[in-house]
Amino acid sequence: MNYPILYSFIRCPYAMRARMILKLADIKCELREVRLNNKPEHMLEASPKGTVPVLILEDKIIDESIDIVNWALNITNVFEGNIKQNQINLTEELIDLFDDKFKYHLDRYKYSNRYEDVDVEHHQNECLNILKKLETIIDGTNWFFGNSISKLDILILPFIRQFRIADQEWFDSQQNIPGIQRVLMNFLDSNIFKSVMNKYEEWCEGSDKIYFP
Ligand SMILES: N[C@@H](CCC(=O)N[C@@H](CS)C(=O)NCC(=O)O)C(=O)O
Repeated sequence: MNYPILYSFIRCPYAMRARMILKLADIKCELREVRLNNKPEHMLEASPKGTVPVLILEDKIIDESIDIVNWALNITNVFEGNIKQNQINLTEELIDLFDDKFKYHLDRYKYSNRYEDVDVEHHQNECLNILKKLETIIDGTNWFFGNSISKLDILILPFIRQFRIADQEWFDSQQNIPGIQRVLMNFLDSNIFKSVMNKYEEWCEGSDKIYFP
């Protein structure tokens, strides 16, 4: 049997989304770990835009992380019943906010050397302001919408993790986002996060196959 192929990069937050949903939905694939400065030709042929994750199925190629998550949820809705109806729209709004605004400011804060004339503190603050807004929806629980993991958690926590890593001491000392800090720590400590962070050798043509999950 030919399994789907997932091109992935361990530290990429978008690829983490894909690995988490494949793990949660128990969809087995062949995992090919890539280096972003040495992308395999086969991956670029399948998806010329050259970003990970890329999921190659028998009948189609999915090269956007959100589309991979939605494709897997269509097969098995592993989050069914974990959120209320009114949280569905909120989830989609927050995902857009993170993929658009939060990511924009995160890049300029974390990778300021890649941009000209950036005000690092401004971008740090803009991210923090988004997190303060998000803080208001958390209700003393371990995940954003209660004590069960939901789509929002797997889609945005990899980015909040990156924000923390940029200056861990500063992030941990913030007094006004205790819910975010708790949810993030719960995520970092969770089996699902740990299970998608195994290190693999870089894949190249002829490598032994690695199956995931
Ligand atoms: N919108 C894409 C974004 C994926 C993305 O930008 N991935 C980064 C790594 S985190 C990448 O592959 N960048 C290409 C490069 O750096 O060459 C998705 O959601 O899948």
